[in-house]
Amino acid sequence: MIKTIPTKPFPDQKPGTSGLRKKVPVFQQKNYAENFIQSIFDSLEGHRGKTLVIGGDGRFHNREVIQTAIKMAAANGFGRVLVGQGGLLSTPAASNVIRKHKAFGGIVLSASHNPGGPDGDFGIKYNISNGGPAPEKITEAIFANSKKIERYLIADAPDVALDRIGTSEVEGMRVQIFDPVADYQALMEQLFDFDVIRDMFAGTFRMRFDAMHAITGPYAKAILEKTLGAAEGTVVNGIPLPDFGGHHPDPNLVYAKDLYDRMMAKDAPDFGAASDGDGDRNLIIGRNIYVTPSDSLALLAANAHLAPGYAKGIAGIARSMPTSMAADRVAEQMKIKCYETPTGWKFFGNLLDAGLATICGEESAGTGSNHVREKDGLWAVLLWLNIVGRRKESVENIVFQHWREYGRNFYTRHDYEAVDAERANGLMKNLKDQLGKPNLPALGNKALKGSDDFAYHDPVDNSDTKGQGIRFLFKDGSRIIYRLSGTGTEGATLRVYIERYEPDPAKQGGDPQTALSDLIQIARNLAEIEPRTGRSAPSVIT
Ligand code: VG1
Ligand code: CO
Repeated sequence: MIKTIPTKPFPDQKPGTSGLRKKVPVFQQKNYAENFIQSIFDSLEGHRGKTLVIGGDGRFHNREVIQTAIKMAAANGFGRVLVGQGGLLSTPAASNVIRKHKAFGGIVLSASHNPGGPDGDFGIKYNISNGGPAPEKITEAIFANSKKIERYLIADAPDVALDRIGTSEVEGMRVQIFDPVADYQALMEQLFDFDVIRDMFAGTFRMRFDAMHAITGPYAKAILEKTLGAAEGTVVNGIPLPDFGGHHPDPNLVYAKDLYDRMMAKDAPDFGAASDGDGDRNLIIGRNIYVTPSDSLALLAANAHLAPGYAKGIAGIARSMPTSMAADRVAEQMKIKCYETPTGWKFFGNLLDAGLATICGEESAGTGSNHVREKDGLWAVLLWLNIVGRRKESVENIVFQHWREYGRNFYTRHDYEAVDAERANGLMKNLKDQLGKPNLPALGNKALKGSDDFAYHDPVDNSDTKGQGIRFLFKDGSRIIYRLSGTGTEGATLRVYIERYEPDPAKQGGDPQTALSDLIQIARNLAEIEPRTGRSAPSVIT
């Protein structure tokens, strides 16, 4: 039986950079998830009888919302749902399943790198038929629906057995529970030279992959250990837990410090990597060297031809605006275009669909390609392994060599988390007031080339997106960028992105915090960070 349940709107269901993210207790409110899911369905046309993919990163509350989504999909006329076994599906794997099985779309339950557990975060996002995050036109329609919703539709049916692979039915809709790893692994085998990587592991090459008790554990174990022959124990924290073992599943130098310390130790493995809550981010650390995500993007683009999937070359590169300009230099040398988009993977979809870009990346540890329409943590790790295996060089050498050839973009991001929202907005407003002014005392003798609030014109669908970050661009190519996070669930998070280009190989060594110290100080003064937020130091530095 299909039930129509009356409901009232919640005012706060505006999707952010990557779907709707809130604290678990917010999602546990009566009708909260139902309202949002119905608002998604109400924004669709032509989905009757079609396939919907459903899966999540396994965090606390995942199974409950999976059941709800299945029953609501049935009530809203979908013909079939594909659900990852146990309700699990990494974000890139979900993207792949949507594409491979020609689904109408997908619902991915994830709050990505945010902490989980009963007091942690939860999230829901909708992906369209190309496998990518819904573009702004759709997220805006979802938000508009959420503000006027009066009812939702749900099948009055028993829960589906999520752990058993097989097919069942809910109100005439087919429910297929499938192995979340198989399709994804098959795709990776097509893209990369598994023999080259296997040979490496058969020799002395050692690796440590920290799955952070999040979704990539089962994927990494199946691919790295079982298929590629990496030693058992290569994958650590490999079992997905609803609270990620109490950790913050964000693969950066703060939350993956254990991995970092091991990679800097005397007996470090050759290669270290980690992924986030939903498996779309990657952290790459070689023995003795942390590879910034921006450098990683540039390096992967420059070396992608060493992997079979990209042997014919790449059509273009795309990076989010705050991501360092290292990739631009690679594109220039390859005589291909480098697109600059707002933050968030949803802006890459059109470029990938149109064949304008092949490899995309963000400074926030996200890299991916046209193989799916999401960033992909394990993909980046496997491409790195493929490159290391072909070049037969250490990660450190590969990075140093890259800097010598292209120059080094010293880069850092300073995050001020959980700042009072009003104060953060005031800070941004004050920065906007500085835009266009040629003489700003806080800049000292740094010559300004220009400043603006980044706006993006999508060359494919001609849509315009404004207000994507305050940029101060200097004559020497340095940049300071400020924006507020669109994924946090507590107050506001101010992100400050700082970059300087260094062409001289003799000056390319050293710690970015030191190399960028002047700019870091300017960035703090210019935005009046301490007086306005009360913070004397960032909460996270990456
Ligand atoms: C952050 C990152 C952004 C990324 C987004 C989703 O957004 O900066 O680059 O695309 O998270 O990543 P924001 O608005 O907080 O800066 V994930 O791994 O949460 O899906
Ligand atoms: Co993520």
